[in-house]
Amino acid sequence: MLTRRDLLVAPLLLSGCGRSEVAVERPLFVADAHPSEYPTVQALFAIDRILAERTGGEMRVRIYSGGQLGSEADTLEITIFGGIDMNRVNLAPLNSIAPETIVLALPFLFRDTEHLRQAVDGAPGRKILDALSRHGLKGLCYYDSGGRSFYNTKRPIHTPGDLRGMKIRVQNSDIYVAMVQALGANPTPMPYGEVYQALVQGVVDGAENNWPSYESSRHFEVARHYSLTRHVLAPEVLVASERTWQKLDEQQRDHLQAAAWESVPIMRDLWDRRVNDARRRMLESGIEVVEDVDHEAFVDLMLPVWDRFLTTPKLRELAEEITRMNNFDTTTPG
Ligand code: GTR
Repeated sequence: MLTRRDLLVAPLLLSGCGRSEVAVERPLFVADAHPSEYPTVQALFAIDRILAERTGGEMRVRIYSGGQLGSEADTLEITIFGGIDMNRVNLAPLNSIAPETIVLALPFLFRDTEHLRQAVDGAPGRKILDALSRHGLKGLCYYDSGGRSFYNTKRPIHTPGDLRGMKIRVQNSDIYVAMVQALGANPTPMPYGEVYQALVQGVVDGAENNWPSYESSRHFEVARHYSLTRHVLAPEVLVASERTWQKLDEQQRDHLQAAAWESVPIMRDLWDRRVNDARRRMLESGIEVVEDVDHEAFVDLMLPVWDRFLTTPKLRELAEEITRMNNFDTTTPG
Protein backbone atom coordinates (compact mmCIF):
# COMPACT_ATOMS: atom_id res chain seq x y z
CA MET A 1 0.00 0.00 0.00
CA LEU A 2 1.10 3.52 -0.83
CA THR A 3 2.23 5.61 2.12
CA ARG A 4 2.56 9.34 2.48
CA ARG A 5 6.32 8.96 2.21
CA ASP A 6 5.92 7.20 -1.16
CA LEU A 7 3.96 10.18 -2.36
CA LEU A 8 6.84 12.49 -1.57
CA VAL A 9 9.22 10.55 -3.82
CA ALA A 10 6.62 9.72 -6.48
CA PRO A 11 7.32 12.80 -8.64
CA LEU A 12 10.92 11.65 -9.08
CA LEU A 13 9.76 8.40 -10.62
CA LEU A 14 7.86 10.06 -13.43
CA SER A 15 11.08 10.82 -15.22
CA GLY A 16 12.22 11.92 -18.64
CA CYS A 17 14.79 14.08 -20.37
CA GLY A 18 13.10 16.01 -23.11
CA ARG A 19 9.35 16.15 -23.26
CA SER A 20 9.09 13.82 -26.24
CA GLU A 21 11.26 11.21 -24.54
CA VAL A 22 9.23 11.02 -21.37
CA ALA A 23 8.17 7.54 -20.45
CA VAL A 24 5.61 6.73 -17.79
CA GLU A 25 7.66 4.38 -15.68
CA ARG A 26 4.95 3.71 -13.16
CA PRO A 27 1.17 3.91 -13.26
CA LEU A 28 -0.40 7.30 -12.66
CA PHE A 29 -1.65 7.44 -9.06
CA VAL A 30 -5.21 8.66 -8.62
CA ALA A 31 -7.12 9.31 -5.39
CA ASP A 32 -10.87 9.07 -4.76
CA ALA A 33 -12.79 9.35 -1.49
CA HIS A 34 -15.40 6.79 -2.54
CA PRO A 35 -15.38 2.98 -2.33
CA SER A 36 -14.47 1.02 -5.43
CA GLU A 37 -17.98 0.26 -6.67
CA TYR A 38 -19.01 3.96 -6.63
CA PRO A 39 -19.57 5.46 -10.12
CA THR A 40 -16.69 7.97 -9.86
CA VAL A 41 -14.24 5.16 -9.07
CA GLN A 42 -15.71 2.98 -11.80
CA ALA A 43 -15.04 5.85 -14.21
CA LEU A 44 -11.39 5.81 -13.14
CA PHE A 45 -11.23 2.07 -13.84
CA ALA A 46 -12.66 2.83 -17.29
CA ILE A 47 -9.84 5.35 -17.86
CA ASP A 48 -7.31 2.69 -16.93
CA ARG A 49 -8.86 0.18 -19.37
CA ILE A 50 -8.94 2.71 -22.20
CA LEU A 51 -5.33 3.80 -21.61
CA ALA A 52 -4.05 0.23 -21.32
CA GLU A 53 -5.70 -0.67 -24.61
CA ARG A 54 -4.58 2.42 -26.54
CA THR A 55 -0.97 2.43 -25.33
CA GLY A 56 -0.32 -1.31 -25.23
CA GLY A 57 -0.09 -1.10 -21.44
CA GLU A 58 2.47 1.72 -21.39
CA MET A 59 0.07 4.10 -19.63
CA ARG A 60 -1.91 2.79 -16.69
CA VAL A 61 -3.75 4.31 -13.75
CA ARG A 62 -3.57 2.96 -10.21
CA ILE A 63 -6.61 3.86 -8.15
CA TYR A 64 -6.50 4.55 -4.42
CA SER A 65 -10.17 4.59 -3.50
CA GLY A 66 -12.04 4.90 -0.21
CA GLY A 67 -10.11 7.99 0.89
CA GLN A 68 -7.06 5.85 1.74
CA LEU A 69 -4.67 8.67 0.77
CA GLY A 70 -6.43 11.24 2.97
CA SER A 71 -9.19 13.82 2.82
CA GLU A 72 -9.99 15.60 -0.44
CA ALA A 73 -8.44 18.85 0.81
CA ASP A 74 -5.20 17.08 1.85
CA THR A 75 -4.87 14.98 -1.29
CA LEU A 76 -5.47 18.06 -3.45
CA GLU A 77 -2.48 19.75 -1.85
CA ILE A 78 -0.37 16.68 -2.54
CA THR A 79 -1.67 16.63 -6.11
CA ILE A 80 -0.62 20.24 -6.65
CA PHE A 81 2.82 19.31 -5.34
CA GLY A 82 2.93 16.32 -7.71
CA GLY A 83 2.89 13.49 -5.17
CA ILE A 84 -0.44 12.25 -6.53
CA ASP A 85 -0.87 12.42 -10.30
CA MET A 86 -4.64 12.65 -10.48
CA ASN A 87 -7.49 13.27 -8.10
CA ARG A 88 -11.23 12.87 -8.36
CA VAL A 89 -12.77 15.40 -5.98
CA ASN A 90 -15.95 17.30 -5.48
CA LEU A 91 -15.80 20.91 -6.58
CA ALA A 92 -16.07 22.14 -2.96
CA PRO A 93 -12.42 21.64 -1.90
CA LEU A 94 -11.39 23.55 -5.03
CA ASN A 95 -13.45 26.59 -4.05
CA SER A 96 -10.68 28.07 -1.94
CA ILE A 97 -8.07 27.30 -4.64
CA ALA A 98 -9.77 28.59 -7.80
CA PRO A 99 -12.59 31.16 -7.33
CA GLU A 100 -14.18 30.22 -10.69
CA THR A 101 -15.21 26.86 -9.22
CA ILE A 102 -17.51 28.64 -6.74
CA VAL A 103 -19.92 29.46 -9.55
CA LEU A 104 -20.90 25.81 -10.01
CA ALA A 105 -21.54 25.48 -6.27
CA LEU A 106 -24.04 28.36 -6.13
CA PRO A 107 -27.21 27.07 -4.47
CA PHE A 108 -30.12 26.49 -6.86
CA LEU A 109 -28.03 27.46 -9.93
CA PHE A 110 -29.06 24.37 -11.88
CA ARG A 111 -32.61 23.41 -12.62
CA ASP A 112 -31.78 19.75 -13.05
CA THR A 113 -29.11 17.30 -14.14
CA GLU A 114 -29.60 18.09 -17.86
CA HIS A 115 -28.91 21.75 -17.16
CA LEU A 116 -25.76 20.86 -15.24
CA ARG A 117 -24.54 18.54 -18.01
CA GLN A 118 -25.15 21.21 -20.63
CA ALA A 119 -23.17 23.78 -18.63
CA VAL A 120 -20.18 21.57 -17.85
CA ASP A 121 -20.03 20.14 -21.38
CA GLY A 122 -20.16 23.66 -22.82
CA ALA A 123 -18.11 26.86 -22.66
CA PRO A 124 -18.61 27.59 -18.92
CA GLY A 125 -17.33 24.14 -17.96
CA ARG A 126 -14.30 24.55 -20.23
CA LYS A 127 -13.44 27.97 -18.76
CA ILE A 128 -13.54 26.64 -15.21
CA LEU A 129 -11.35 23.62 -16.02
CA ASP A 130 -8.88 25.93 -17.80
CA ALA A 131 -8.76 28.25 -14.78
CA LEU A 132 -7.32 25.41 -12.68
CA SER A 133 -3.99 25.42 -14.53
CA ARG A 134 -3.01 28.68 -12.80
CA HIS A 135 -3.22 26.74 -9.53
CA GLY A 136 -1.08 23.73 -10.40
CA LEU A 137 -3.91 21.53 -11.63
CA LYS A 138 -4.97 20.37 -15.08
CA GLY A 139 -8.77 20.00 -15.23
CA LEU A 140 -9.59 16.83 -17.18
CA CYS A 141 -13.35 16.34 -16.95
CA TYR A 142 -16.46 16.57 -14.79
CA TYR A 143 -18.60 13.79 -13.39
CA ASP A 144 -22.16 14.01 -12.08
CA SER A 145 -22.87 14.37 -8.41
CA GLY A 146 -26.65 14.74 -8.41
CA GLY A 147 -28.58 16.97 -6.08
CA ARG A 148 -27.39 17.48 -2.52
CA SER A 149 -30.15 17.40 0.09
CA PHE A 150 -30.21 17.86 3.87
CA TYR A 151 -30.56 14.91 6.24
CA ASN A 152 -30.44 14.78 10.00
CA THR A 153 -30.96 12.76 13.14
CA LYS A 154 -33.62 15.02 14.71
CA ARG A 155 -36.68 15.91 12.64
CA PRO A 156 -38.08 16.31 9.12
CA ILE A 157 -37.03 19.53 7.36
CA HIS A 158 -39.75 21.23 5.31
CA THR A 159 -38.71 24.87 5.67
CA PRO A 160 -35.46 26.66 6.55
CA GLY A 161 -36.99 27.30 9.98
CA ASP A 162 -36.84 23.55 10.69
CA LEU A 163 -33.05 23.70 10.35
CA ARG A 164 -32.69 26.50 12.89
CA GLY A 165 -30.01 25.79 15.50
CA MET A 166 -29.00 22.42 14.05
CA LYS A 167 -25.32 21.56 13.68
CA ILE A 168 -24.85 20.66 10.05
CA ARG A 169 -21.64 19.17 8.67
CA VAL A 170 -20.50 20.90 5.50
CA GLN A 171 -17.63 20.38 3.09
CA ASN A 172 -14.55 22.49 3.60
CA SER A 173 -15.71 25.45 1.52
CA ASP A 174 -16.76 28.98 2.48
CA ILE A 175 -19.84 28.95 0.27
CA TYR A 176 -21.23 25.86 2.03
CA VAL A 177 -20.55 27.50 5.39
CA ALA A 178 -22.36 30.68 4.28
CA MET A 179 -25.25 28.73 2.83
CA VAL A 180 -25.95 26.81 6.04
CA GLN A 181 -25.51 29.97 8.11
CA ALA A 182 -28.02 31.80 5.92
CA LEU A 183 -30.49 29.00 6.58
CA GLY A 184 -30.19 29.60 10.33
CA ALA A 185 -28.21 26.44 11.14
CA ASN A 186 -24.64 26.04 12.49
CA PRO A 187 -22.19 24.84 9.84
CA THR A 188 -19.40 22.47 10.88
CA PRO A 189 -16.75 21.90 8.17
CA MET A 190 -15.38 18.38 8.41
CA PRO A 191 -13.76 15.80 6.08
CA TYR A 192 -16.19 13.31 4.56
CA GLY A 193 -14.57 10.31 6.28
CA GLU A 194 -15.33 11.71 9.75
CA VAL A 195 -19.01 12.45 9.31
CA TYR A 196 -20.43 9.03 10.18
CA GLN A 197 -18.84 9.02 13.65
CA ALA A 198 -19.79 12.67 14.17
CA LEU A 199 -23.44 11.80 13.47
CA VAL A 200 -23.31 8.78 15.80
CA GLN A 201 -21.75 10.81 18.61
CA GLY A 202 -24.02 13.79 18.11
CA VAL A 203 -21.11 16.09 17.25
CA VAL A 204 -23.30 17.13 14.32
CA ASP A 205 -27.07 16.72 13.87
CA GLY A 206 -27.02 16.40 10.13
CA ALA A 207 -25.26 16.83 6.82
CA GLU A 208 -26.15 17.13 3.17
CA ASN A 209 -25.43 14.90 0.22
CA ASN A 210 -26.81 13.07 -2.80
CA TRP A 211 -28.59 9.69 -2.65
CA PRO A 212 -25.56 7.52 -3.54
CA SER A 213 -23.28 9.15 -0.94
CA TYR A 214 -26.01 9.18 1.72
CA GLU A 215 -26.21 5.43 1.20
CA SER A 216 -22.56 4.42 0.67
CA SER A 217 -21.31 6.49 3.64
CA ARG A 218 -24.00 4.75 5.78
CA HIS A 219 -25.10 8.14 7.10
CA PHE A 220 -28.66 6.91 6.53
CA GLU A 221 -28.25 4.44 9.39
CA VAL A 222 -28.07 7.35 11.82
CA ALA A 223 -29.68 10.33 10.09
CA ARG A 224 -33.15 9.03 9.22
CA HIS A 225 -34.84 12.22 7.91
CA TYR A 226 -33.87 13.00 4.30
CA SER A 227 -35.43 16.19 2.86
CA LEU A 228 -35.32 16.68 -0.90
CA THR A 229 -33.97 20.23 -0.90
CA ARG A 230 -31.56 19.53 -3.81
CA HIS A 231 -29.92 22.87 -3.02
CA VAL A 232 -26.61 22.22 -4.82
CA LEU A 233 -25.90 20.20 -7.96
CA ALA A 234 -22.18 21.01 -8.19
CA PRO A 235 -20.31 18.32 -10.13
CA GLU A 236 -17.34 16.16 -9.31
CA VAL A 237 -14.13 16.94 -11.14
CA LEU A 238 -11.12 14.92 -12.24
CA VAL A 239 -7.87 16.85 -12.10
CA ALA A 240 -4.27 15.95 -12.87
CA SER A 241 -1.26 17.49 -11.23
CA GLU A 242 0.11 20.17 -13.57
CA ARG A 243 3.56 18.81 -12.68
CA THR A 244 2.65 15.35 -13.92
CA TRP A 245 0.95 16.84 -16.98
CA GLN A 246 4.13 18.73 -17.90
CA LYS A 247 6.10 15.50 -17.77
CA LEU A 248 3.91 13.73 -20.29
CA ASP A 249 4.64 14.11 -23.99
CA GLU A 250 1.96 15.35 -26.36
CA GLN A 251 0.73 11.93 -27.34
CA GLN A 252 0.47 10.78 -23.72
CA ARG A 253 -1.50 13.92 -22.88
CA ASP A 254 -3.85 13.27 -25.78
CA HIS A 255 -4.38 9.70 -24.60
CA LEU A 256 -5.09 10.79 -21.04
CA GLN A 257 -7.44 13.60 -22.02
CA ALA A 258 -9.31 11.38 -24.49
CA ALA A 259 -9.67 8.59 -21.92
CA ALA A 260 -11.03 11.09 -19.37
CA TRP A 261 -13.60 12.43 -21.83
CA GLU A 262 -14.63 8.94 -22.85
CA SER A 263 -15.16 8.00 -19.22
CA VAL A 264 -17.81 10.73 -18.80
CA PRO A 265 -20.74 9.03 -20.62
CA ILE A 266 -19.78 5.75 -18.95
CA MET A 267 -19.97 7.45 -15.56
CA ARG A 268 -23.26 9.21 -16.36
CA ASP A 269 -24.87 5.95 -17.26
CA LEU A 270 -23.65 4.30 -14.05
CA TRP A 271 -24.65 7.40 -12.09
CA ASP A 272 -28.25 7.51 -13.26
CA ARG A 273 -28.69 3.86 -12.37
CA ARG A 274 -26.95 4.29 -9.04
CA VAL A 275 -29.18 7.22 -8.06
CA ASN A 276 -32.29 5.16 -8.75
CA ASP A 277 -30.95 2.10 -6.93
CA ALA A 278 -29.75 4.09 -3.91
CA ARG A 279 -33.09 5.91 -3.67
CA ARG A 280 -35.01 2.63 -3.84
CA ARG A 281 -32.79 0.96 -1.23
CA MET A 282 -33.06 3.97 1.07
CA LEU A 283 -36.84 3.95 0.84
CA GLU A 284 -36.84 0.22 1.57
CA SER A 285 -34.64 0.84 4.62
CA GLY A 286 -37.49 2.82 6.13
CA ILE A 287 -35.96 6.29 6.27
CA GLU A 288 -38.33 9.24 6.16
CA VAL A 289 -38.13 11.07 2.82
CA VAL A 290 -39.52 14.60 2.91
CA GLU A 291 -40.68 15.60 -0.57
CA ASP A 292 -42.83 18.47 0.60
CA VAL A 293 -40.09 21.10 0.84
CA ASP A 294 -40.75 24.85 0.61
CA HIS A 295 -38.22 25.48 -2.16
CA GLU A 296 -39.08 29.14 -2.55
CA ALA A 297 -38.24 29.84 1.09
CA PHE A 298 -34.86 28.14 0.62
CA VAL A 299 -34.17 30.00 -2.64
CA ASP A 300 -35.01 33.41 -1.08
CA LEU A 301 -32.46 32.93 1.67
CA MET A 302 -29.79 32.01 -0.88
CA LEU A 303 -29.90 35.27 -2.82
CA PRO A 304 -27.52 37.09 -0.42
CA VAL A 305 -25.17 34.11 -0.69
CA TRP A 306 -24.98 34.61 -4.46
CA ASP A 307 -24.22 38.31 -3.95
CA ARG A 308 -21.55 37.59 -1.40
CA PHE A 309 -19.67 35.08 -3.59
CA LEU A 310 -20.09 36.63 -7.04
CA THR A 311 -17.46 39.21 -6.20
CA THR A 312 -16.17 40.10 -9.68
CA PRO A 313 -17.86 40.91 -13.01
CA LYS A 314 -16.18 37.80 -14.47
CA LEU A 315 -17.79 35.51 -11.91
CA ARG A 316 -21.18 37.20 -12.38
CA GLU A 317 -20.95 36.77 -16.16
CA LEU A 318 -20.12 33.10 -15.74
CA ALA A 319 -23.13 32.58 -13.46
CA GLU A 320 -25.37 34.44 -15.92
CA GLU A 321 -24.06 32.44 -18.85
CA ILE A 322 -25.03 29.25 -17.02
CA THR A 323 -28.42 30.58 -15.95
CA ARG A 324 -29.20 31.50 -19.57
CA MET A 325 -28.55 27.89 -20.61
CA ASN A 326 -31.47 26.73 -18.54
CA ASN A 327 -33.73 25.91 -21.46
CA PHE A 328 -34.13 22.15 -21.36
CA ASP A 329 -37.34 20.26 -20.97
CA THR A 330 -35.96 16.80 -20.28
CA THR A 331 -35.09 15.57 -16.83
CA THR A 332 -32.83 12.87 -15.55
CA PRO A 333 -32.64 11.59 -12.02
CA GLY A 334 -30.22 13.16 -9.60
C1 GTR B 1 -19.81 13.41 -2.18
C2 GTR B 1 -18.68 13.68 -3.15
C3 GTR B 1 -17.36 13.54 -2.46
C4 GTR B 1 -17.31 14.43 -1.23
C5 GTR B 1 -18.51 14.19 -0.34
C6 GTR B 1 -18.55 15.15 0.84
O1 GTR B 1 -21.04 13.59 -2.83
O2 GTR B 1 -18.74 12.73 -4.20
O3 GTR B 1 -16.34 13.87 -3.37
O4 GTR B 1 -17.30 15.75 -1.63
O5 GTR B 1 -19.72 14.31 -1.08
O6 GTR B 1 -19.63 15.57 1.20
O7 GTR B 1 -17.49 15.46 1.37
